[in-house]
Amino acid sequence: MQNAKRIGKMLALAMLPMAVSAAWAQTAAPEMTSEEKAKAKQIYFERCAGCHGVLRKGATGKNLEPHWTKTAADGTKLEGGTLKLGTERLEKIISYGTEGGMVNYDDILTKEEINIMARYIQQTPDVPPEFSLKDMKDSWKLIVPVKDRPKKQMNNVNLKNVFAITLRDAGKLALIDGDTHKIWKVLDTGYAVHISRLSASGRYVYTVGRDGLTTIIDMWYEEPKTVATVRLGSDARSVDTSKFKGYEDKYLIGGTYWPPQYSIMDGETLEPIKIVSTRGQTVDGEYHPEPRVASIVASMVKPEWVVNVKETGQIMLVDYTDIKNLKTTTIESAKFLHDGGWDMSKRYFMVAANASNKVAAVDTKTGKLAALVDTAKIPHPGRGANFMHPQFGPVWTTGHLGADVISVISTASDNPKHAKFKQNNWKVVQELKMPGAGNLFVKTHPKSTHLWADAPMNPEREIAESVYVYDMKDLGKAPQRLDVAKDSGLPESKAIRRATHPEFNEAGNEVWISLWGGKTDQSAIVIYDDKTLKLKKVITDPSIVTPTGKFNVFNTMHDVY
Ligand code: DHE
Repeated sequence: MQNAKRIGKMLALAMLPMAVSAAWAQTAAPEMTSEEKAKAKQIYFERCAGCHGVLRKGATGKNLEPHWTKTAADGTKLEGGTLKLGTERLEKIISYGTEGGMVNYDDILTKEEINIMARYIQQTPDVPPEFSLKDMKDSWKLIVPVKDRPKKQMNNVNLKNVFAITLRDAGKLALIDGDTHKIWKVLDTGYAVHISRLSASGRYVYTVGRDGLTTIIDMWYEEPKTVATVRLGSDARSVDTSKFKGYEDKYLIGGTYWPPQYSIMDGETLEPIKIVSTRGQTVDGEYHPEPRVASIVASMVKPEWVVNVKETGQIMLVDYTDIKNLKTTTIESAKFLHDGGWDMSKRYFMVAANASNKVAAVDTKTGKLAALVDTAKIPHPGRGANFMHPQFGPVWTTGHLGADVISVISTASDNPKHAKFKQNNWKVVQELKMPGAGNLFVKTHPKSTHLWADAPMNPEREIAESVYVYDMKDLGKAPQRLDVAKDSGLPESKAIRRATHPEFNEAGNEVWISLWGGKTDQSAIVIYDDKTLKLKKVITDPSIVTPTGKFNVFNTMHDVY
């Protein structure tokens, strides 16, 4: 009898998803005009696809396929009793965000746009076209062949202290002279450049836009100039050169979200050479049609790139010594891989598996996973920050989008002097308290005694517009809050101006913060003296539109953070 009851219950549970799916399948998605669909498609690409995926299968953000988003005709509840979403509920979520980390869009999108988006995500997702090597070759523009470029530096700028700054919504990149604090040049790039990386020579800046447009900018001209462009696909985030001795800048690799693949190009001309798909099995043994390429870095210990595949949780070490007969080592870690940086020794790459609340440490010398470190909710390191902890020796730190702490992780070292710290390696040895969740980036510098952290995704204005500075000599002390919006001297604005992405100058005595306002607000770069924590300079100009990531040439070339 007991058994019969149990089997009955199991059958009822097994039947439930069928009943649910039958009900949602019968329900038509809300109607949309073709203009509304086109608008929603663009907004989805610009604002939503990064977290929820092009196919809406979910990653950092929730699954947004119609079986979740559409209201069932009969009001059926999903497993667990949650009501299906439907337009009204979706409008609320989009407007005000969720405790799960979804930000509010009521100050970014209009009411009408929010309504369009709520209806759009109840439609069956469109599958964008693939992008082949031929498509890539057709998109390639060699603006200046290598032989026609300058033979020596034609300007007097200290290139090592130039900052490449993303002007997100303007689809531009600002190059600012770090010595004089003057805007040197603003160049057109792809839409919302995600990162800039430097050539091993320090001469070229590579950028990759969200729209997949990759550019190579030559800083040896009197004024920086784009010398080649190529499209990697329709949605991209990462790029890096080959940096191992003998291969410096020979190749460039770019990773795409759509199609899910990585591309290898010539490092000086961007001529496309090869595309490799990342579709395949997740670490849980399921096939995934959209395993997007998240962070990519070039190893210094081997002629390899570390390619982190988000949805599968697989880390690929791609050996570039023979592109025709490409060898890759695939390392299982955890989902969903996102951003990361090197440890102090530059042997271990630390990458956030943000949905698993873990950081994976990859040993690039042995080609194996060194550890999966449990952390607080949704680690988001940027590249993280390395320093010598007074008690625990070499550590690497990450902030969290979903928790109000910074995790300090002990990292392994070959230095015999650090043997005493070994027992704590790959453990969180300390959590530094933040005033709230919503951190994106942490940063320090070998010459600094400060650890800087932002919190741009915190819903409280006071927190999102500030940065927090810890004294690394006394980490038990609360951090000092610097009100970046106030210090900028700009008039108050309706929308929150998020203070984000601390970046040091080459000397390690200044910290640059982006004050990221709305597209029509005046934004600024606010510079602090790292020793005194006093305001040093505000760079503001009509061309400084939505500044976000900043990459100091020297620190990016040498992975100083
Ligand atoms: Fe980023 C790094 C993806 C939203 C600013 N971001 C990265 C990397 C990835 C990534 C994969 C690592 C690249 C590498 O090292 O090769 N980012 C994503 C997303 O998928 C997400 C969540 C949503 C999206 O649609 O893109 C996202 N990122 C943002 C932003 O909204 C930020 C704050 C502002 C902006 O410019 O878009 C932003 N991401 C950055 C920055 C870095 C970055 C500044 C580089 C950090 C560093 O110091 O290296």
